[in-house]
Amino acid sequence: MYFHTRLHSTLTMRNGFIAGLFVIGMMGFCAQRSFAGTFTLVDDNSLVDFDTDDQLNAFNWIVEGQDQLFQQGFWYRVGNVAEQSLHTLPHPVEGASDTNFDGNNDTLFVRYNGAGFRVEVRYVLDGGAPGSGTSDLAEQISITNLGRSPLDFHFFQYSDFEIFGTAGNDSAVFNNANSVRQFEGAMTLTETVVAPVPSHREIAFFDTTRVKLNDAVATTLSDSPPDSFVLGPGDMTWAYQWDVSIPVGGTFQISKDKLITGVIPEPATFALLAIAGLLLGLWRGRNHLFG
Ligand SMILES: [Ca+2]
Ligand SMILES: [Ca+2]
Ligand SMILES: [Ca+2]
Ligand SMILES: [Ca+2]
Repeated sequence: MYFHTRLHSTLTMRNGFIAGLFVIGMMGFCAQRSFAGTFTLVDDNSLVDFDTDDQLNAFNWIVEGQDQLFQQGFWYRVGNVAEQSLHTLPHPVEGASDTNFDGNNDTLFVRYNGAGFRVEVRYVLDGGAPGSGTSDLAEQISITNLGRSPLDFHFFQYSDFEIFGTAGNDSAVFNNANSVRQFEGAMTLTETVVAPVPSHREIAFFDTTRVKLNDAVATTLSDSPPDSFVLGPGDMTWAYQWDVSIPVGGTFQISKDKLITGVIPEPATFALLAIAGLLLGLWRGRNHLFG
């Protein structure tokens, strides 16, 4: 499952199929996949796939028919023990919903039950208009202490984007304490932590950071590189860490926003869009004639 290249070839093969799904979705009668732990959000020019039973978590973010994401997942630890992927906690309450009633699920909610605490994550996909090349994914994370003493909690976000649909040729930079940017050419992903500023962070070449998160030792991210230092080009990844003491009954909240800009629509997507437009035009024409 974690073999980078192997999964990539699978994803590439799926792109055509997904572009088709996306067009059908836009026509308003998309049947969305949803089997155990697997969820798909669709909105305008965008589609995001999740597997909440795997540390990959979010593993596709397709904008204008092109996949920009390999993995975005979360890890946690309580105290000074090895961190674990969040998916290892039971999460019986999870589900996708269509909050703008356009026929496509755009919001995913997952609740993880820990020993004396609870983590809730909500993702909201806001795709741009087809051809705009932009897409937005907002995330809200709430960690609640359900125990009887303060909770020494450490939360990690790990992101491995593949800008331009390729693992290589990316560069990444911390703009400031709460903003990171990964880019290839004019195509850019920016994540802004609306609140609060992370305790630690790092940008690294794959798979340095993920090895640390899975190595069975308590990790503190390296706080490198410094602001404005561009690392790359290569297969870039980045991560944030929040260290917090949550009072009894208290909730720690993290709000983040990811924005992708500059995606050039793939020719195959354009062709499918043109066909969809033609069909819609014909259908409208018929309704007009006979209506
Ligand atoms: Ca919707
Ligand atoms: Ca790339
Ligand atoms: Ca570790
Ligand atoms: Ca990458």
